[in-house]
Amino acid sequence: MVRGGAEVELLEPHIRKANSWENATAFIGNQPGGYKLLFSFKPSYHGPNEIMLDDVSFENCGEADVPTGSDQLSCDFENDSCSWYHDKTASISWERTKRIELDPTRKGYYMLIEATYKLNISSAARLVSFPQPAGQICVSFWYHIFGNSIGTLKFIAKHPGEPETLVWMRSGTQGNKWRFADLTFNSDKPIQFIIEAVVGGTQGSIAFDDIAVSRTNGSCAPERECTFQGSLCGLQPSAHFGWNRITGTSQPLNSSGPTVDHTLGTEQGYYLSAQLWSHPVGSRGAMITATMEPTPPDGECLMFWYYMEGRGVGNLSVHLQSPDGHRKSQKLWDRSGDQGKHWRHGRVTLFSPDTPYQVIFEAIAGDGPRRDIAIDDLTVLNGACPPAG
Ligand SMILES: [Ca+2]
Ligand SMILES: [Ca+2]
Repeated sequence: MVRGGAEVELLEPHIRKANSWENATAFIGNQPGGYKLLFSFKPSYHGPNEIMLDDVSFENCGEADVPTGSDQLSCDFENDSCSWYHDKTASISWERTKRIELDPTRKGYYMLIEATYKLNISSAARLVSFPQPAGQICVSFWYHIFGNSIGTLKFIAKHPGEPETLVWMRSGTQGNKWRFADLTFNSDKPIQFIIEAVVGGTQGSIAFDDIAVSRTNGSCAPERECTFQGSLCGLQPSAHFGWNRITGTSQPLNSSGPTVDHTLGTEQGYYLSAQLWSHPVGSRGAMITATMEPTPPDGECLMFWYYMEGRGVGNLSVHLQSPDGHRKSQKLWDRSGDQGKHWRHGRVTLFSPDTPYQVIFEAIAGDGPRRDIAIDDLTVLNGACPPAG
């Protein structure tokens, strides 16, 4: 491919000394206009001395065209980017790399962009899927967004002939760790996915890996990580009153609740607050998860962060129950009273291999006038929690 003075090699077919026509295909991708294709041949002493070319055709150039074998969207990026292709009209490209400085515990290849002072902050990289048939599609992936001045990772969906829709987004540093995301798509039209990173700053990186795309007739797994940035993640109010999704800036002065959330550590980050100061002493506020599929045989580990500051703050507990009431609600964890002026980590093993289950977070109002209890960053991982220590 020739653009201006620059040449990029697309394909070097292995030419056998066969006295017959061979078929070859080169992937061009969606390119900005203005390129030319060049066929060249360097004769050698040992190779064939006559080369002929015929029947050059372009395929799958329409927006809704789907090449066969383009449904390999589950990808660990160890060998290539599977059926995902680079949007060459974007200003930068995702890089497939196995550099370990992001996280030495994550072995193997992943996709990366890095912010540097040389890049325009609006530069974006896009990885695109071909349109997938209509239906219920479950998508999950791991991502890592870290740096003092870093932009945004977006998951975008598109129906052919329609504008793009932003489905999921994380902006700014998410801490130096890999996080998990899962999404559900219920589409009655073919659907295309786009993974876009916007540089957004001058220092930091955005990476993703291990994307899984599957079809189901039932429902996708419920979301396994909840930062409360965009939603309540399916949690519903229960008991006397529900909790509220708020930011530190909206905490009133008469509350001992946190001024920053746990995910971002900022006043703009969302968390879930029971706002106990506004409810009578001894009243109970609870949030209950959507119904979860039975756990693996060795259980699951629910990790969360909680904030309880001040004497008479009250009590926080975590319960497991079956949605049809077959099993009595089972208390897995609780804390009472002052736990200090910072977010603390909690974890419980969820064990329900035979029946679906729900988890309940319950706060009971203490007698401190400024009482509040908050939670943030719920994560569910397969397997029992590791022992404490
Ligand atoms: Ca990988
Ligand atoms: Ca949060």
